[in-house]
Amino acid sequence: MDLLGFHASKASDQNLRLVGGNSTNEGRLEIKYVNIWGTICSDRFNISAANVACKQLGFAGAKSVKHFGAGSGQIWLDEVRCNGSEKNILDCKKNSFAAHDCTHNQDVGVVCKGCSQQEVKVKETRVIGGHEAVPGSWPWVASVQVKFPDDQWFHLCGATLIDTQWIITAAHCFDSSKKPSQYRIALGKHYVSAVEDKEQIVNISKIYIHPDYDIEQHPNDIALVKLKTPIRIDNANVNTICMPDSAERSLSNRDYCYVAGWGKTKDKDASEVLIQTRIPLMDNFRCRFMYKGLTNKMICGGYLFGGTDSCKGDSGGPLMCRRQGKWELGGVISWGEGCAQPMKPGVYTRTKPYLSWINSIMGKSPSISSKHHQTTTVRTTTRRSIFFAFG
Ligand SMILES: [Ca+2]
Repeated sequence: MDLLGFHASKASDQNLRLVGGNSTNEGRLEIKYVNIWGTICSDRFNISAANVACKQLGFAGAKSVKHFGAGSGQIWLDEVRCNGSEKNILDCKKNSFAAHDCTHNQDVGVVCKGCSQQEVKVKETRVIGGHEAVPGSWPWVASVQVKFPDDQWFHLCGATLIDTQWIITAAHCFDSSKKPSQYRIALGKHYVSAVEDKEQIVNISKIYIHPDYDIEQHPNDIALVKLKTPIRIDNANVNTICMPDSAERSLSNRDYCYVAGWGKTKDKDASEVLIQTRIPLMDNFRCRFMYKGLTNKMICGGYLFGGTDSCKGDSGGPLMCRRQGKWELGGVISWGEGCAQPMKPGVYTRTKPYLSWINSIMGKSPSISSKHHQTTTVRTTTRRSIFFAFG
């Protein structure tokens, strides 16, 4: 009996995965059959087959076929031939499962184009002031935590996972110290200070502050953080967000965005649960009436009459915009005067103008150091992080 044909129509995206790559869009191709993960032999596997696999995984297509090391266990497929239009790798021609003449040194891998994303279960709302997020609904939202002298860790800033070993946050989160050992990153969190089953906590190997960030002013309030060990993408509570496409139109008041964080709420200094808020964006020419220092690399969000906003402790967290069926990191929560005050919207660092800086650092270029020295000045502006001093 040909089990294959039966399973072919039932296979879902969950039956295919990428393993062993340096980022979420590449790796050895593995397929699950009878509940066991196995590999695919490179014999006759070409770019058309890679396209089918990448599309099945939610990417725009494939860049290349590549080897990502030998897997182990079953070699499930051999002689895979696709014409490129198949919806599922199992719709391509191939040998029966486990019928192969390969070794694991021939395990095939792919490099996919663009960004893939699980479907997130966002409870959409227009409630002013924000409300509790559905646990796991923003799987890329991270907490930057700081170590106090008594070795206790506290939430300092929000951040966003953009690749297995990289997060983006605000530069000003590190104004007090740029020492990686003072910080750690928590992912998969809902209750920020509790120990949770699905959380992953990792140390930082390096902090990259944007070279044109100015501690006295607000421009270029963006930082990249490299994690010591890669985060495990579980496709449920932990996942990466997509970055904007450089060809895309810039964010404007037409876009549909949310912020999420553990920052200050109306009643409390910080929130124990992850709070989300829908944020209307404002065009820059309008916001410039309220903030003279606004640059084109920033965008404002919030209602003119106030009432909903990001606030202290949300800093560094994502401005998440739904575009082309995916959630993109449109901005980084940066600053504002007060929170949710009329005529004082929140200001976000746009991410699109920084794509080449981000890519150059993530592309393992030599380390770029900040031109600013460590300082502990007293802040007169209301940056959106919890201020602290090291003892
Ligand atoms: Ca073969």
